[in-house]
Amino acid sequence: MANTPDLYNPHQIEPQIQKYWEEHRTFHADGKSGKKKFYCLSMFPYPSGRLHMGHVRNYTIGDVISRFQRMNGCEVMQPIGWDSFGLPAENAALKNSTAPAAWTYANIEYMKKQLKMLGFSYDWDREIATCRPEYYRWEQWFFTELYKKGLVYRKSTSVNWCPHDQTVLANEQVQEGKCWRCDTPVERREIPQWFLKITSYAEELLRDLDTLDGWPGNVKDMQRNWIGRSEGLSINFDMDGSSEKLEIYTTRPDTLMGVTYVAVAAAHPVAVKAAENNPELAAFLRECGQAKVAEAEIATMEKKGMPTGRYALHPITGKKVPVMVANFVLMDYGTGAVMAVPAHDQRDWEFAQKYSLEIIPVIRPADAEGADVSAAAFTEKTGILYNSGEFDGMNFQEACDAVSKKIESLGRGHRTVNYRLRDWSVSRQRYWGAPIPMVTLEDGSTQPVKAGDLPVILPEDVTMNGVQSPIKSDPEWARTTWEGKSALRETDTFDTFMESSWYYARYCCPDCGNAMLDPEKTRFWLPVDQYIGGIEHACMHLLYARFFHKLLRDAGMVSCDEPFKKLLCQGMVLADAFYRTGEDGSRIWVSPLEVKTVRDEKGRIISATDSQGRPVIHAGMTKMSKSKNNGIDPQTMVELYGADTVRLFMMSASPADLTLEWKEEGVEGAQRFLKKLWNTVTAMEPFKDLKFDPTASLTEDQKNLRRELHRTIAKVTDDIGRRQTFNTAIAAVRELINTMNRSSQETDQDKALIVHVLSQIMLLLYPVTPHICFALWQKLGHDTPIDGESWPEVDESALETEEILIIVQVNGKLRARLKVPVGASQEQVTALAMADESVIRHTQGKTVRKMIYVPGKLFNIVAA
Ligand code: ANZ
Repeated sequence: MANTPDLYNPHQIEPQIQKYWEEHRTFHADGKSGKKKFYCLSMFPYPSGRLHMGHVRNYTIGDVISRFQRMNGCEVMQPIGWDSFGLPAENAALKNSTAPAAWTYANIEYMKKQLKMLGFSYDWDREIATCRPEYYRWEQWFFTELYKKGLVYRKSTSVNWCPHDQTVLANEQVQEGKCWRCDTPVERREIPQWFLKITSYAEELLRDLDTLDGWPGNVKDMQRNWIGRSEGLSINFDMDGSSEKLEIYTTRPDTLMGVTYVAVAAAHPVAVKAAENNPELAAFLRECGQAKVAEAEIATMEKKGMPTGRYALHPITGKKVPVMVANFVLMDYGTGAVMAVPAHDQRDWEFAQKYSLEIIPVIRPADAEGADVSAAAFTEKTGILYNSGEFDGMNFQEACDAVSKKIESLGRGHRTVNYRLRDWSVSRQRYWGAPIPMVTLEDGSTQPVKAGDLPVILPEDVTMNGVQSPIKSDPEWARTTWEGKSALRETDTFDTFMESSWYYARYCCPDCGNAMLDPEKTRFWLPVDQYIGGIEHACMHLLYARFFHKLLRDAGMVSCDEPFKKLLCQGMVLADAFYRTGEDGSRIWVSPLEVKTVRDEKGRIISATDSQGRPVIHAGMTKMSKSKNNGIDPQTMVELYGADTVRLFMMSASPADLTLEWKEEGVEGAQRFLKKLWNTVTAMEPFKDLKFDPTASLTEDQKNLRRELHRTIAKVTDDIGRRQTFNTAIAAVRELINTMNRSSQETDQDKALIVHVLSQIMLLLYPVTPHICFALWQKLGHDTPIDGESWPEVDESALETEEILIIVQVNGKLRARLKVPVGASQEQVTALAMADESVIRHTQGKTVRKMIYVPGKLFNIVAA
């Protein structure tokens, strides 16, 4: 019987090695090693049921960084957990008639298995699920503390309401006027909400962005825009015929002399009062109030307005200007009123055109007599003031300063700072979330639940009817007492961004039973050294977490100012999408796994058919999604190719921050590479005990291979450690393998060197493909597991290119001694020789007749 050949079989080795890691708790971190700490965190998943490729990409990057840092001498903590509250559980519960809790816990169990089969080096002892009372009780407690500090308040506001999900949405959750989850058009509603005062931290959140050197610039810019700091001037306009004042906010004090009307928001008291005996205006205000518009749309929507019938007086000229109601003025920004300068603001201009209001230009281009505002406003800030009395001739900055000073000296206003950022509404009317720990007493007052009565537990054994939260439909649930008085619990739950705002800190002390956080442990582990996640979290999650971190710091629970030192935002995963046209003309999306393609020599798809041979149309590479049926299931891929192949493909196909195109050919290529590597090592196994001696005299081939090895170590170290270009690191290892394959394998020293290089390759690839490296490391004769190995070091002496001495003669006389690199070409040597000073001197005024080169020895010049 023939011997079974020793072939690469990931399905056999991967589970064994994973079991080994689990049994040995290889990746457990307790902070006691005395080594430098490294906290590597990937954004935790929502337990939707199955991992998707986006997760796998995210977590592979995190795992590569973690394993690399571990080999570089750090004690690495890489935790994982579950962002397990949220809407999808409720929707799924309705569809499958299970309770959200049961559905969630089952998903967690399943996805945990999936994570394990990918071989991620998590410290499973730190696992957190945010829907567990042990977790959310501290969030509830912290909220009551913030309430005591005055950082929480309740306010009835007009909110974005999704009629389908029956919930309030944050501004960020409204996309083009529609719900971010279900695409239902969003409405406005008045409803009492709990708010966290994030605006109190606006200045610090903005300022500290400058300290985040390890964050991508675009994410910082997005946060800056989101916070939206603007410096401007508040001005009190007197109302004509009354002692009332109307305060406006402007960022363009320089345009003050061009004000021709004042505009207020529909909800502004001046508008409301004016509507009392003006039914037409009242109807308009109602229309504005009900208009289903989200803030983002306000800039582009049609400008509408009405006069209030009242006038304001210009603060400098005293001239009467009409007070208008305008739908583009927001009540909750600035003062809810603006001074309108139609000549220099496009919105004001459109509005003035529509309602025939006066347009007075006061700023002209520097090189013109006046501004042409007949077709549009002149909005440049580079002009010169005119028609502006004492301010004539000033530029933008001079005019802003002079006008602000004048208004302040007249006692009619002051310079102010405004933020676009609003306080964070944390109330949600849904069930599957942490109950907000507040009660309402019979006198209508609200109080925080006492610490001793926490957690307020969310019942898990419920039936969903799809309309109302079970804790809202059960009147018994809310009934409670507070200091002996009967009270009703708040039935709203927290926005799930609350849970994801502090989970990274809880990982430092997941079992802490008597406090939210253990300050000693957070001091040791925080900040997170490397955070990895999607760019879609650039504003909400990352801003809320930064805010929470500062709250935790001010409560003495963490000691640094920022939670995430370095941030990497991975790109999306794309795949080919195909459809065929149904009988009714609709597109039926066909999974790429069921499509057969014919490609041209460049790999472009020429034609494609589905499993029944029907032609399908290739719609290009798009983001993997349910709607286009082009998601590739990671588990299926791991079952087909093994985890290492999937990991290797993911990390080598494109830079981590750019999109990744899922291509089966690429995956197959990665698999072939690993098979070959396996075979190469297997072939060298008989020589595993040969020891390579770098101090012995080496052949050119050996020197060359050794140089390539150390160059590669240097490159891979820099690519993974500093540049985070994992794909180029892998490419460099591939090149090294090519050099190795070309190198001589005759003598024992040759073979010993190859065995040595292969061992080093195992170390270089271990972060990306840990299982195969674990197994091959053993084959190469090492008796301790690769997990404990250090990252290879560059031997500078191997990098040095050796030099040889060349004697240069001019007409037979020695004129120079040149040091040239081994293997230098004749051209190189000629160039060096002819540039030598002594050679130049001795050939001056002569013509070079002949040059003879004896390689590696002599360079002879004949000149006459
Ligand atoms: C006069 C003016 C003249 C303005 C001009 C602009 C250009 P940022 O930079 O975003 O802070 N504004 C103020 N409060 C508003 C509100 N509640 N709703 C809608 N618009 C409001 O924008 C500040 C500018 O937006 C302010 O400066 C004001 O219009 C307007 F040539 O005042 B400006």
